[in-house]
Amino acid sequence: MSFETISVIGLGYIGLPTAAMFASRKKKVIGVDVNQVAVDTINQGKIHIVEPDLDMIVNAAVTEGYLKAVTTPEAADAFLIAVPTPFLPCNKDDIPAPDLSYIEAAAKAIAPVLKKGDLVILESTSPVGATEKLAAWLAEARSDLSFPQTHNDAADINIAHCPERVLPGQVVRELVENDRVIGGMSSRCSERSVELYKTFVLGECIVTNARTAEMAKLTENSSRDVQIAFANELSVICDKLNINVWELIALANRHPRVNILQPGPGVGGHCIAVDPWFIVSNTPEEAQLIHTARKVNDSKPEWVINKVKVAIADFLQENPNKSIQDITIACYGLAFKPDIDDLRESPAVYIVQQIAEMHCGQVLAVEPNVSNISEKFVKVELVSLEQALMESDINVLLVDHKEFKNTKIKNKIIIDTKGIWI
Ligand code: SAJ
Repeated sequence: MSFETISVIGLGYIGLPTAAMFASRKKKVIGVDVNQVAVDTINQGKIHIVEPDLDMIVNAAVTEGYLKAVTTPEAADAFLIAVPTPFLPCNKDDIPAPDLSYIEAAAKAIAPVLKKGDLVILESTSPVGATEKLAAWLAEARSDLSFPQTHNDAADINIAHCPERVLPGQVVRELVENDRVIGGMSSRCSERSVELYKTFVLGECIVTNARTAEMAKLTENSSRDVQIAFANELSVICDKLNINVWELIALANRHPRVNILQPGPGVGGHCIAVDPWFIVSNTPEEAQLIHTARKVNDSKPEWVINKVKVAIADFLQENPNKSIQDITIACYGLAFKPDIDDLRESPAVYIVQQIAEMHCGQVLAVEPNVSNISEKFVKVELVSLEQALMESDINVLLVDHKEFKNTKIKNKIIIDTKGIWI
């Protein structure tokens, strides 16, 4: 059975580009989102998120009539679920557990329109076992249909987990070029999923089972988290031993089998700092290294803030005629990684907020990718790079945006968390 109509549930950073890619291949796509503003924006041919080139593709898809957005699911031949999987609230030192309520809500929303022959794919990054839970929720809602957990290849409905793996900022290219891991609940589920993704994916579609596919995605991001933790730990060790960590890493990386990542002010974004917890909360006794890496990376912002405190004390010692109110601290970069405008889950944002809270003098921020900062930044003034360089006493480099790379600072205190100014 071919896929004439494809429905994507959740029109965020992954769902919307995915919907647009199917539509660009002249498939009829129904995007579903609970956010009326997002739905209205998309139906006007515009986008509510920032992602290079996506606006053009969405605009063409809507104008040509291949993509429409709605708030309530309609019948389709395939449903792709791309909703968030955040944490449940927990205390600071507890292990965060995943919140599957958005997946459950999506399952309950599509259940009434499911029909024999439909394919349901979970794309959201999920803890191991989530696809089986999705299948159970669907089966509970539709006892008139058969599902792969009981009927295997003979089931009326096919279900698979196919995790998204695209890098924010490069989503349009990576959606097409990256290989896909396809974890069907039966061989038939995998086969049909491969057929669906081949509509636009040029990368290889590699088949496995649902649990392995879930773990593969968590493993990719945990691997990166553990490697960044190693770099961050090295940076703290080198600081103590008075060694330039960036020179050190460049030297060690000359070894043919060593490839150390870069230290920074901490790990941000919506994936790498989140997904490892899905492994740790499932297997807390076993996941010792993954858990430690999370703690190492989460502690890096506090380490940077401590460096700022020490810099303030040093400045006062060197300038006995000045008081703490006279000190201007300039922070460079707020985004969670270079050359993007995404400030969510950014260690730089946390660091700047904490500096503003503790420091009674002026705090300046430079972020070339945004034009204003919200009321979340009490006491922080967004200024140009030139103004910050001119007025600052202490300079805290938090993101290696391209605009900062050729800047030279002389005779001022610098805390460089990215190694581009020292
Ligand atoms: N970072 C470092 N040092 C490094 C590399 C990154 O400190 O050497 C920091 C960044 O500054 C940032 C954080 O790590 O704060 C995460 O950035 P990232 O570029 O490593 O990854 P994301 O979160 O933008 O996207 C990741 C990607 N996963 C991998 O590279 C394994 C992407 O392919 C996934 O699709 C995405 O997570 C996701 O959605 O899970």
